[in-house]
Amino acid sequence: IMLNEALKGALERQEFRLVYQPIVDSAGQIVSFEALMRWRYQDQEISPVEFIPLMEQSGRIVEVGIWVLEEACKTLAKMRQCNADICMCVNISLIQFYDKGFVNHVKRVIEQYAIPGHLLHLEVTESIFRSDQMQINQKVSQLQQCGVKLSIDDFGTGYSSLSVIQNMNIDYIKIDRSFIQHIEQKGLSIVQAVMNMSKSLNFMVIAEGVETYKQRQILEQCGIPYMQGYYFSRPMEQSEAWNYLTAAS
Ligand code: G
Ligand code: G
Ligand code: MN
Ligand code: NA
Repeated sequence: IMLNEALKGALERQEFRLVYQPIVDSAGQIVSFEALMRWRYQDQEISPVEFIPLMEQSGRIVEVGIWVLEEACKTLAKMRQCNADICMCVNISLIQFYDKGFVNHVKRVIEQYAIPGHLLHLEVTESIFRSDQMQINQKVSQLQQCGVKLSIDDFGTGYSSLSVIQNMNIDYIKIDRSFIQHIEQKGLSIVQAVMNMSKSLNFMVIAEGVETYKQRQILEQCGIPYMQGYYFSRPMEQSEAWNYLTAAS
C-alpha cells in the first residue's frame, strides 16, 4: 500500500530510468539492447518484479509504459548514430498492449525518432495466449503494419497453446532463463524443441540468462542464433551501454 502511494508521483519526480542489456549473435556481436525499467525511491532500488504488478493493478502501467517506449526509442535514435542496425527490445505489459491507444502511440514514437519499425521489438509474455485469438491477431497485424517485431518473453514458463503459437505471426521467442540455467544437468530437450519449432513456424530464437561459457558453448552447438545474459553483460546504465556499443563498433 505504501509502495502504491509512492508510485503515484514517481514518473513526475523522475524516479524511473531505463538500463540496457545487450543481446548478441553467435559471433558475440551485439545486435540489440533490451530496455529494463529501474525505480529509485528514497535511496532504494525497487525491483520491477515488485512495482510492475502494482502499476498493472492501478492501470498506471499505461502511462508509464508510454514513457518507457519513448525513452527507449530516444536512446535507440542516439545509438543508431553509432550502429544504424542496432535494435531495441521493450517489455510491454498486456494491459498496455491491449490499451486502445497503443498502436497509434507506437506509430507516433517511431515516426518522432525516425526509427525504422523493424528495429523496435516489443516483448510480451505468454499470457498473451490467454486472450482471444481474434483479439491477438488483430493487434498483431496492426503492429506489424507499423513494421515493428514481436517477441514472446519468458517462453516456457507460462500458459502456451502450441496451436495458438502456430496461428500467431511471432518474430522472436525468448527461451526463459530457467531452461538455460539447468542445461548442463537437465539437458537440451526444451531448447531443441523450440529450435525445431522455429524452423517450421519461422521465428527466431533468443536464449535468456546465459551465465557461463559452458552454457554458451552448448547453445551454440544447438544452433541458437541469439543470446542474452550475465555471461555477456549485465544490464547497463545508459552511458555504459553507449560505451559498450562504441567499443564494439
Ligand atoms: O530487470 P529485472 O530482471 O529486474 O526485471 C524483472 C522483470 O520486470 C522482468 O520480467 C522484466 O520483463 C520486467 N520489466 C522490466 N522492465 C519492464 C518494463 O519497462 N515494462 C514491463 N512491462 N516490464 C518490465
Ligand atoms: O522477464 P525478462 O526476460 O524481461 O527479464 C529480464 C531480466 O532478467 C533482466 O532484468 C535481468 O536483470 C535478468 N537477467 C538478465 N540476464 C540474466 C542472467 O544471466 N541471469 C539472471 N539470473 N538474470 C538475468
Ligand atoms: Mn524481457
Ligand atoms: Na525473460
